[in-house]
Amino acid sequence: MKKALISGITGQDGSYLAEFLLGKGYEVYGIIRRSSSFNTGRIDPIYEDPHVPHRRLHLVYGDLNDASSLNRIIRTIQPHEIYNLGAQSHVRVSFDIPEYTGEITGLGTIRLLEAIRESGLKPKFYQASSSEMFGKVQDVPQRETTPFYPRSPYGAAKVYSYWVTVNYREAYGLFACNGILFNHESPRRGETFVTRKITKAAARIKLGIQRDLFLGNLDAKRDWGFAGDYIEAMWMMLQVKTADDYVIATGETHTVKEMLELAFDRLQLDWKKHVKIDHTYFRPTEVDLLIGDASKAKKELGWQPKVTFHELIAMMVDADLAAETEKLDGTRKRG
Ligand code: NAP
Ligand code: F7E
Repeated sequence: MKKALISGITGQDGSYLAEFLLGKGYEVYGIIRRSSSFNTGRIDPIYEDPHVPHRRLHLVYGDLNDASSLNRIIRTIQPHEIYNLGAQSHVRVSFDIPEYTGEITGLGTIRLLEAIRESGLKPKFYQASSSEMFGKVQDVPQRETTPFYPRSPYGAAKVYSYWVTVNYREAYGLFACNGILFNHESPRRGETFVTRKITKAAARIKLGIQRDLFLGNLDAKRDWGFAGDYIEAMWMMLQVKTADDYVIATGETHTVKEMLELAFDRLQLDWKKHVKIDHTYFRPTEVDLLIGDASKAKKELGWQPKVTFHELIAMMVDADLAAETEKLDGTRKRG
């Protein structure tokens, strides 16, 4: 049976990828961090779903900041595939904790690569690279050959991780791939990223439990896809004959304002009555426009996004409305 190891299994992508790999018959190992409160909310349903083979899911304690834990995990599990999804992944926050972001999002990757090298094993390796590496874009649309120009400590740390992944492929013959993924969202998206912040607020405003929504720059443009489609591309990259780097994107771009309008429209709300601009959410340097060209992945991997932008936002709004309604009903029953 194939064994996959996922760093960042408790995050949005890690939870979708774990489900996907379990469905393909893998034995899945996930690295989790010690936390003072539960942080496994996204993967708990795997244990609760009677149709999901949860006995093939194993969680092990470790940290991208702790090389000895990574060495031990790789030596004892001996995975066939490793997906490095763990990161301090918030761009705005990376300006507040730049050193920590470099430590985890940048150096964490080389710790994992070194643990692989020292083990003498040859697992296939996936690195979660990001469209944030393109930053101040040098090409429209952005593709694999577009030069990087990161605009945040997060983007710069991802550029470092991108290049060490390429270097370990070239220096040691490791099957190592970079998936350069553009923004991807879902009902499991972290609540401080803009799409989820908006869909959750729209649901709460509709239910009368929130009045205002404080946002930053509404003019930024992003190429937003569905996380469930994007994790499939990660797996596909590790199934081809030769390791390579691929852009994964929809090829469509929308402003934050368009996304906001769509989400509020779905609940018959006028966003202008609720949204207030708060400068604390602006970044010292912004990424103004992202739009990706995924034609290489389409041609070589046979990958295609399935969920459209409109379907994605509808899915997120509906999920947040259902979740907030359930919470409200629970509060009323208890009260
Ligand atoms: P996410 O929801 O923020 O999840 C990040 C994961 O990393 C969590 O499981 C988190 O664990 C873990 N983590 C954080 N610090 C760690 C550490 N020191 N050691 C080990 N694990 C640590 O991110 P995501 O949206 O799923 O994204 C997955 C990966 O793809 C990230 O590397 C992200 O930078 C990258 N990426 C994301 C997008 C996107 O649009 N979503 C696009 C391109 C690239 P806790 O639960 O304990 O915090
Ligand atoms: O911001 C603007 C903000 O935080 C999107 C990460 O997954 O994707 C993500 O990074 C845009 C930016 O995502 C608010 O200024 C306005 O222009 O949702 P976001 P991001 O920075 O694009 C990339 C590909 C990754 O790799 C990252 O890990 O929305 N914006 N007002 C706001 N953003 C936030 N978070 N909050 C606001 O209130």
